[in-house]
Amino acid sequence: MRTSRPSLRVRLTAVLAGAAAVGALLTAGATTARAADVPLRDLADAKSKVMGTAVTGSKLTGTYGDIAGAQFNWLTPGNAMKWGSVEPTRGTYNWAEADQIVAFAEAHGQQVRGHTLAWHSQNPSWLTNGTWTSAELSQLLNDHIALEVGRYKGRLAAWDVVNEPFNEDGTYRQTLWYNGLGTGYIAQALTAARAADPDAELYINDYNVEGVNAKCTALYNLVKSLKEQGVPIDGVGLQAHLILGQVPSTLQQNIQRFADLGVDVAITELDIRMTLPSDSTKLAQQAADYKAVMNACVAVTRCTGVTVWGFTDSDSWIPDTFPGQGAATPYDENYAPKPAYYAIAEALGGSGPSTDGCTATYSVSSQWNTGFTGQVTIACAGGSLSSWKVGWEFGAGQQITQAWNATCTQSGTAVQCVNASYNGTVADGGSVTFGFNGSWSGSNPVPTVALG
Ligand code: G2I
Repeated sequence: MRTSRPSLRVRLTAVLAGAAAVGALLTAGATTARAADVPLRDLADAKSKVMGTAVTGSKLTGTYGDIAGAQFNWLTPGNAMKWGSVEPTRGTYNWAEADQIVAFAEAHGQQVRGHTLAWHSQNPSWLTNGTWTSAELSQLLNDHIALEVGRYKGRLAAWDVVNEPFNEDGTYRQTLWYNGLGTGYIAQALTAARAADPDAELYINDYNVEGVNAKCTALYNLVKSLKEQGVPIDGVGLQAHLILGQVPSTLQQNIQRFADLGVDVAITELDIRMTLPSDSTKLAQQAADYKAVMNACVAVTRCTGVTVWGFTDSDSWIPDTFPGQGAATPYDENYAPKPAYYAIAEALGGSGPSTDGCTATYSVSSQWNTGFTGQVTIACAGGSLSSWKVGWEFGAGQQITQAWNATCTQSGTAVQCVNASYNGTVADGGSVTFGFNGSWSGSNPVPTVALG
């Protein structure tokens, strides 16, 4: 794995807290926990991982280009390097978008993952509609790989050499390559790629292989056999086109078993789709799912990192392919980071959304001999929130018994309350209040609350 990024910029977080007791109504001026704005690429770099995104060349300007350049240290051309894109007519080449993406990456200190060389889809019609002998097909494959990999020799960090070779049941997919050349096309493609660029890491990439299942085990057996035969194979790509709430529980174990074969593993095409419209409950689940995938990769040394298949919902393949589904990426269609974005940051050691301009204020609104009712108001002026969580420590044995307009949990003295599905958004100039009942004895001091 090759990474070359400057070290993490360390930023100090400041927690400002104040407290004031006003007569019988106790209030605490709350806090502003300064949240992280360290780019994902720097967080990833500090963990010796890469954070990538698929990109569309024509969009690499304005906000899209700014985010792609600032947040990610690996790029994968979403379509630009596919055979159908680069050689739509036999012998006529169009490298414009691929060249543009590679140049953008080099200008932004990013690595590029080439995608993809031997696949059954997005091939030019002259290739798929042609009638070829095995010898001709073999020559076409070798020539294509020599030309494309050779063009970018020394400039690309990795290639998805073979893409999606298996059916769901673990049998080989019937493709142009398999039907014409048998399983040998896989070793042939890898060998040709190694010859064309000895420094690029060579991967086999597939989907629905994130958890241990029949398809993944077929992939595992293939990689094992290729390694035993001395075929050049450096890594396995787990695409990870996932469904909300369905991160396979065996993901980390699966990554580890490939690593134990002596290959790297990359999450190459992560997205997590949901039924539209999205809401804050689904977005919170999505954030948890993104974090689970990130955590699994972070936990395994040979997992090189994670690439998202488009970073914004405005540039995702999901709505076209799965009507009624979408919102699968870490940024919304207007480039606002979603909870999933912050979940990725947190898994990489960063922190949650910026709470700049927003404060949380705790008050006790009524109190009797054994109980009390409290409330927290989150108000924004000069900032806004799309989700929130508020935490504090009860210093005198108080215990929350019931909460409304938030979900509150208490563990020992620590309380944490997160927004309900309907009140995560706090607009600039707006506020949200939630309440709770608690028990107390002796004293009921106002805690310092942290908004995060
Ligand atoms: O299908 C999702 C991904 C599964 N793994 C391999 C990836 O290469 C694949 O990517 C997608 C692209 O994100 C889509 O953008 O591959 C699709 C084709 O299988 C791409 O869709 C195609 C559309 O089908 C075409 O109509 C369109 O002209 O994208 C083309 C370029 O926008």
